[in-house]
Amino acid sequence: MPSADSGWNASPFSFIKYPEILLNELKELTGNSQIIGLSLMDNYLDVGIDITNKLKRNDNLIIWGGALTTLNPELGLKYADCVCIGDGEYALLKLAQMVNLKKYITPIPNIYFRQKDFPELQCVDDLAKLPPPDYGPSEHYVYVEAEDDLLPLKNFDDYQLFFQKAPDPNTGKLSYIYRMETSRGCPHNCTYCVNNILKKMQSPKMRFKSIIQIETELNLVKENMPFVTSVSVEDDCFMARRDLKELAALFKHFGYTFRCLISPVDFKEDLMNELVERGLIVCHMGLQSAHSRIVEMYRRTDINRNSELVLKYFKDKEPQVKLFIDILVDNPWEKIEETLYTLSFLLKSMPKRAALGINSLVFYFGTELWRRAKKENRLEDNFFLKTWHWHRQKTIRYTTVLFVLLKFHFPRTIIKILASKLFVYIFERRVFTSFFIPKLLYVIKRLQILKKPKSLQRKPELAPIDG
Ligand code: B12
Ligand code: SF4
Repeated sequence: MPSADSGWNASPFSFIKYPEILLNELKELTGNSQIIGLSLMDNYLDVGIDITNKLKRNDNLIIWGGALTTLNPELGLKYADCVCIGDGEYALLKLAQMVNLKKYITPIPNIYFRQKDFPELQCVDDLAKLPPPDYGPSEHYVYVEAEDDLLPLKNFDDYQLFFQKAPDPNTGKLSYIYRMETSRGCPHNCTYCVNNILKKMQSPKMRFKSIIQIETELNLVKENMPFVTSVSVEDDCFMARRDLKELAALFKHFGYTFRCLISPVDFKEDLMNELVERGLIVCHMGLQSAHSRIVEMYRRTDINRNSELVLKYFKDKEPQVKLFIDILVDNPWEKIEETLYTLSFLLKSMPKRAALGINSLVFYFGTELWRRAKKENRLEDNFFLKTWHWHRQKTIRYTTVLFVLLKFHFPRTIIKILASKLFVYIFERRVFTSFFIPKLLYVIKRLQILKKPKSLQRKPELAPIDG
């Protein structure tokens, strides 16, 4: 992923190209590998193709997996020898066993080979049987942008350089964040979301890791990575866990604060109080829109039900928790008045300390909104939106800029004036949204990068690959 000070970040688009030096080093590193696996999201398609072209030999097998192939296996099969659909743990193990016994190309659940039948799909029913994630460090490498080099991790301390760091909203002290999954799936079914497909391809039910298993993983983190101070739970719907309080107590027992995502419908004041007491410091809430027609289009009418309660809780009680409110922009069916409705809702209700997460609506292959856009010939509208990052898009709406001002805590009275009909009428014109606003942003981003003191740029001292 490009870092904040990367030249890529200044790009108005999301083309990501790995440097030739990295591709050459990968080729050298995988010279003897019989199987090469790539994990890809949609925005890495071009990178996946480049790596595959570079590493493909007659005697190796290149397999792609991840969100891209689960959603669109046929696309992956154009480039890879085979793709993994859905959960990969057992599938990859079976593939490795077969390659080892030199008798591959027999059907393996979840693995789709070129010119073979669509495979039987199986999910990992019991996540508790999975071992903890493998952090090496032996045989683990990382591409270091500042060095333009692929370097091996020497020991667990090296992870300190690459784990996300963010100030603790209570103490201001920098926390080192360990990302983890405690469940897979989501009970909801929003029309733009990948869970539409995952429910069919993986499992219609949510699956949970056991508390004991999570404890084992955290014991390893404590032992090997003592610098970690906070856990980020990446689950799509953390609140769906029945043993939520127990898990939060476990984080506290390890001395970790934690972050998680919630859906407004799951909000209960008592529960929230208990989570805060047990170390919740950052809470992401998906709102996406406040306008009833758009909320319905996203199938979030029920999910958004308690959003006002959540906002009121954070406004009145001011708990020591940072609330992030996620919204979607760049919806081609959304009228300007509907976007402005969400803006005015937030201007009124968003707590002062809260932050706004602004994401572009992307049509991920196969989702309900993708199908609708395809039917109406509107895929092109968001064709270039390979990333949620609103600031990497070709067109940047004036209304998005207004959300950005809110995000950066610009005085709300001024935002209200800027949201008046006259300003919107002038600045929503194509010449602004497709030219001046993106260009201005590009200049701001470049200045930010140039302004960054050299000392802040990451220069990790890892061993070179052959040293
Ligand atoms: C955690 C997470 C993140 C984290 C960490 C990402 C990371 N690289 O590890 C963060 C916050 C950084 C992140 C960022 C982004 N994310 Co994200 N993320 C997720 C999330 C919530 C969980 C992914 C996860 O770790 N799951 C747990 C693991 C075990 O499951 P898994 O990844 O699906 O992998 C399994 C199978 O797919 C398969 N598999 C995966 N890879 C491979 C490879 C091989 C060879 C094989 C055989 C099998 C295999 O086996 C695995 C185990 O069963 C998913 C949502 C979801 N429900 O999946 C979105 C998701 C993957 N993210 C998404 C996106 C778009 C992004 C961003 C591009 C958003 C942006 N800002 O623009 C960035 C890009 C990050 C990057 N690396 O460049 C989309 C991808 C959609 C798509 N069609 O590609 C998803 C699906 C969210 C969504 N609702 O749409 N993300
Ligand atoms: S609540 Fe979030 S994760 Fe669940 S379906 Fe909706 S967008 Fe996807």
